[in-house]
Amino acid sequence: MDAYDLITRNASEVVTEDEVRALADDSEGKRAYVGYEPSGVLHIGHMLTANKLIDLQEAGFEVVVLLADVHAYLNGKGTFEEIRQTAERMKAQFIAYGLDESQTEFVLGSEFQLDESYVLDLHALELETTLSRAERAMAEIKSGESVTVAQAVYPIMQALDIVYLDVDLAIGGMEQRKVHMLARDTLPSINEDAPTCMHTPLIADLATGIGKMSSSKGVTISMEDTTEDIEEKVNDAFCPPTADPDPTDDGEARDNPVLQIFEYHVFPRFERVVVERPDKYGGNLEYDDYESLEADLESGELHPLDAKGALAGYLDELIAPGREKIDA
Ligand code: IYR
Repeated sequence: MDAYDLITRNASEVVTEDEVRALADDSEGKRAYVGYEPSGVLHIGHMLTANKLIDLQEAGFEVVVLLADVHAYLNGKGTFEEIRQTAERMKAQFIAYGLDESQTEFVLGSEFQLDESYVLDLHALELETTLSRAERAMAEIKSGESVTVAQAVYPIMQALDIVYLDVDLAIGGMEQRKVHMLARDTLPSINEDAPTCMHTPLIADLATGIGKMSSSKGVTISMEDTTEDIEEKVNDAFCPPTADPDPTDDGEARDNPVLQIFEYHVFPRFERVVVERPDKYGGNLEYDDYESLEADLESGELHPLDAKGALAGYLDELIAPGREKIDA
């Protein structure tokens, strides 16, 4: 796989392709980052962007993980003290998950976001940003119903982080895209370049395939799950024999979350996927890439129950090292 393909594999959106190609052509010393609100326990959503950071490390990037304590506070996630403590735990879980500690810079937001120059630049950007634009940027990030003043400041700070962390590439899930577009539009007003961004897909709700999987509602998978929890959740997951299920009777779009997790979590981390089956059902199936697994599910060669059994095993393997950190 060439550098551009590795950097962009499984991305939903690259802004812009030309800018990422330029980074891929000369990745030496380039820096990429993801910011996370410390929320206690790593879940499958965090793991998806972490997979991208692992790809980027492989492509030669320096990787920065921002533990966004001030952002979590502004988004109403608890007291500063509580948030700080969960940040420490999350860092340990990221390392257990596979981010190379010697190649990853972990930064707490409060280490630089309270500096005078940052605050003055923040106010300069506030002058350039309408309240409605900030509100729109937060649509998929805010906790609670209405948008508070704190939550309107949040995306402007996220834009400024790109400057202060001196990164060449900002990564986030698709729910972060409006914040990044705000950054691209407003940073030039303080004489900074519009940042290059890349967004990872959102996985559908595990039980229904409708909407996006979320840690606050529905079923998610986290490092707190036991082997049995994972088996149960995956076994109950929505998995029709197609990657493109029909919409619901009410017209809501559906995805196949089991296939999505194979595509975005399992294949990027395992070279070969083995689906174990007794000989009387045809024996084991082996896959070197996601597409052949999808094709077998669609043709009926691979039964959804066997696919789920294999998925639970691989997810457990990915989660086990982090789970041990929690238990420790
Ligand atoms: N908005 C993110 C957290 C976050 C991300 C970045 I990139 C920042 O610079 C700051 C905060 C979230 O929703 O978790």
